[in-house]
Amino acid sequence: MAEYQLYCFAQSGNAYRAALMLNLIGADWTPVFVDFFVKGEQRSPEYRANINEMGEVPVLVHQDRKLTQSGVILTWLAERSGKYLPQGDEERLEAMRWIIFDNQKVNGFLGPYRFLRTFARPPGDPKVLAFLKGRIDGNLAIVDRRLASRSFVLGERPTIADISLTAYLYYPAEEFGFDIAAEHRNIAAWLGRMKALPGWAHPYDLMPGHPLRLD
Ligand SMILES: N[C@@H](CCC(=O)N[C@@H](CS)C(=O)NCC(=O)O)C(=O)O
Repeated sequence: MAEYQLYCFAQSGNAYRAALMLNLIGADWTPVFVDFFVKGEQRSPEYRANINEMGEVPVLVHQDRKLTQSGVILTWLAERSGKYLPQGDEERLEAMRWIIFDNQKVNGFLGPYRFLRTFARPPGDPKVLAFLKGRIDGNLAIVDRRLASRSFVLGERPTIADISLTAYLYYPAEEFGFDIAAEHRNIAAWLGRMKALPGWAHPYDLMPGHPLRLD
């Protein structure tokens, strides 16, 4: 059995953060498929009782330990491996600041927007989509500005703050209906730098469930 098991599915950018980190640190890991779309497995009483009371992916299992919330998983893996670890108090707090901003306002809006627009049946209310799109544009612009003067979120070295922020950003533009990289040039260049890291892989190649079958 692999050292780590990751509960995930291919379309989840939240889970991609953890999958990408495991790959980048060269961990021995295996994905455990969660049928989010057809069975809604993450909402079942069994899943909540035995896997994650919050009813979400990702969940990382290591021996007797079970961790949820991608920010917690990234922090723990960075501390354990010594890789992509923010150095010192200032960087540690700065990484946490960006991970929380990302979870709430960058990928935290982008994930539901893509879901409501592309995967939900019926699709989301256009007014809700318009609200989310406005917030997404503003928050991506904040990240783009941050990356105008540095190679990575904290400076010249990639850390878990970068890995967190990549969550949904490599999925195809058709799934969003707009091209994030084309509209945000500094984000595009940074995504290229992240992609060049040894061990990088696309979410659809790292996690099971793509292409999506809804029958
Ligand atoms: N902040 C969480 C977000 C996790 C999350 O929302 N995961 C989604 C899948 S992308 C989920 O499992 N949602 C459960 C549901 O909607 O029932 C993290 O970063 O781990």
